[in-house]
Amino acid sequence: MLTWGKESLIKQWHKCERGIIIAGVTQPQNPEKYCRAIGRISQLLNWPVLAEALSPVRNYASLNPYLISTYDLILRNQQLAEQLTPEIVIQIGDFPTSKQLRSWLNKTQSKRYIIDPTYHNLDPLHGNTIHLRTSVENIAAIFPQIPSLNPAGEILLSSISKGGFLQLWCDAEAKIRQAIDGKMAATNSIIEPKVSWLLSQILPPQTPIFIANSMPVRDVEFFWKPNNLEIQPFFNRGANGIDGTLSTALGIAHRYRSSILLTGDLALLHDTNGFLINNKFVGHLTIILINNNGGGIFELLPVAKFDPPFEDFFATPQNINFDRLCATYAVDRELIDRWEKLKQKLNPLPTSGIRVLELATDRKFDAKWRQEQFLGL
Ligand SMILES: Cc1ncc(C[n+]2csc(CCOP(=O)(O)OP(=O)(O)O)c2C)c(N)n1
Repeated sequence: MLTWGKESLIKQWHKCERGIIIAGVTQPQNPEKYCRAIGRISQLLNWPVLAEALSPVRNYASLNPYLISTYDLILRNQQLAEQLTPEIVIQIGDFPTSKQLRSWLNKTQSKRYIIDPTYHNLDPLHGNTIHLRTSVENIAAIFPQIPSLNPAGEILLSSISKGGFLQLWCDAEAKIRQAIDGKMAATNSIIEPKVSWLLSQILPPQTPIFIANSMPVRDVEFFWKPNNLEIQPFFNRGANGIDGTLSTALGIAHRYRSSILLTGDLALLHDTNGFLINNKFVGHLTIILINNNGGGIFELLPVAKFDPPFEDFFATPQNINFDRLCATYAVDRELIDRWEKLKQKLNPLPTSGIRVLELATDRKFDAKWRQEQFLGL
């Protein structure tokens, strides 16, 4: 039951050209219905949808023509960040991982609405936000009932006004996406960011993927390409722990679909006892292990320049031989040294067993690559 003045609110949104929708972190029961609802609102308002990779929206891209997946990189450009400042923001689900988005939004004076049926506080910025305690599907359903929006009883899509706010967002997205695609496609060496970019294009449809915290979840947010593969992302944001990663992924895959875990080496090592389930496990889990021998995330911090103590106290390399570690648990492990090999191994996926596909990467090189190619825009 909606108790707020929904019609006047929707009219108010409709009158505003400078609005954005943030499709945040969430796992709806019916992803297609959820993405369709967001697509409908976006098209009726002519507002772009900034879609976190931990939202199903990026994996149902055809339902959202104004999808913005590179917002973190776009907003690193000062001039664009100013031009793209919204008057109204609708947030659906938890706020995205992106610190860039968070600090940008914090600086703007935008009016913010959160659409979510729960009583959780989903505003990490603790701003003057109005929480509409209903589902996005409900909101989408009442749009056509607003007479001023829809005199003919149809959903009328107005075209993007040239040079307008929506166009600016869509142009920025197209430009950055093209740059990402070009650079990734031209990179033959094994680098961490390319894993997320490639997975978003090659996984079998509807594959469940558990994305570990640290750089995997960030690379996914930066580089996961919009697709129509209906991939099911799983994650454990909360306090962003790297504990329990393997067990959680095994729990998802057990008696379910052939699944993927994308993880760094420290997160996997934190929970290697999870492998003990091997003889009881039913189903398949492929672990894509990005082995950069330590915490690659810390290479992005200023402290990375100070070694010692950086290596011993921050990066904490463990120098583990994963071939031997996996052999202890009777788990298959294979080194992936070519992108073609990764593609072959992932489609189709096996139907039983646990295996590790290890990509050996260089965290210092990859941090520099991200910074030089994209993050320092
Ligand atoms: C339980 C827990 N312990 C420690 C941390 C702090 N921490 C955050 S990221 C990280 C490094 C993770 O390294 P890895 O899994 O190899 O991923 P990478 O940074 O290389 O992407 C650590 C130790 C945490 N988030 N959770």
